Amino acid sequence: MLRLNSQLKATNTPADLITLIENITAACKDIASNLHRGALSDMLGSAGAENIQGETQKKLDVISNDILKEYLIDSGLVRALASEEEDSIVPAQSNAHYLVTFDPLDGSSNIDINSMVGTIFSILEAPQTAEVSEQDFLQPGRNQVAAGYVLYGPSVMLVLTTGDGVDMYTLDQSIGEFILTNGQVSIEKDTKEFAINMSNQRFWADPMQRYIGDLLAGSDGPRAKNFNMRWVAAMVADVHRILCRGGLFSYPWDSREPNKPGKLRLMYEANPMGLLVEQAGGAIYTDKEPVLDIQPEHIHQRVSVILGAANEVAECLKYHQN
Ligand code: AFP
Repeated sequence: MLRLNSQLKATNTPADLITLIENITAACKDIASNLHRGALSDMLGSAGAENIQGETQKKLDVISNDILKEYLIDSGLVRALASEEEDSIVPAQSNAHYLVTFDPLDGSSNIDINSMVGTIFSILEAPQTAEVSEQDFLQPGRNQVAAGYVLYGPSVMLVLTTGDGVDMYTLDQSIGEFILTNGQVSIEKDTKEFAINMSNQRFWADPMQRYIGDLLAGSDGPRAKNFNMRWVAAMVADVHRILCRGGLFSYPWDSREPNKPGKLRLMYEANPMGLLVEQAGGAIYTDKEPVLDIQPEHIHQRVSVILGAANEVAECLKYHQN
């Protein structure tokens, strides 16, 4: 039985990074126990406010954000944090080495139907500037020193990379510890499964229309094989499925908000998931470039995403190149 702490020590993770990851996972255990109370608490439903993205916040979005903020600030290891639910960066310990970005509760529309949600996080080194600013966060995803998520499903799972492969841990509720249950996971290069919100089909650009059209044509179409489809409406759960049994996931640009490159957030969703996916042997692109190479322009930047099985992502990109 390998605990998170022992596994991180065994892979020579720096001591302060281990402590920071443990602070994040402690916050996630706290979030998990709030989620488990469900309708027994007064925590379901809307908080009656909008975040900076113009999305209605759920009470549990706000609670989870506050929990993570408190643990991260108390750790003394974080120079500043940026959250999907905060308008601007939150400065913390002035001489600390790390920056943390997070989506405290991804898939929050699932809360009220007792379905899967998760916390996504990314850790960057803090540049040694005189005063911390948003500019310090604007580093390409390849600079992440660690990234991961905690999935609140039938069991609570931590999926983590520190740049040396991807490990999955399951929370043993009886001892309150994350135990390594699946080491060094990898994504198969080929797949017969895709995840996309099909209800947006008529709003997609022509290349995505054609690509998905060919998948739907199945064995009668140019791909000559049948594809299955899944959509959880929580990226964290869709990516988890891909890390477990393969597949392709996309949230492409669409014409409902033509001036935005996509729906997903680069720094809170695409970059951390991108590092996990690449570390597991998969690929993650916008419709033209590797997500992890993007030079961010602001912390709430959005991006279109195609990720998962490397050969299938390449296939999808061919439609965009032609
Ligand atoms: P929240 O972080 O606001 O819960 O959004 C979740 C999400 O960005 C991502 O996790 C899903 O893939 C996507 O929304 C689902 O969106 P649709 O409801 O448009 O399918």
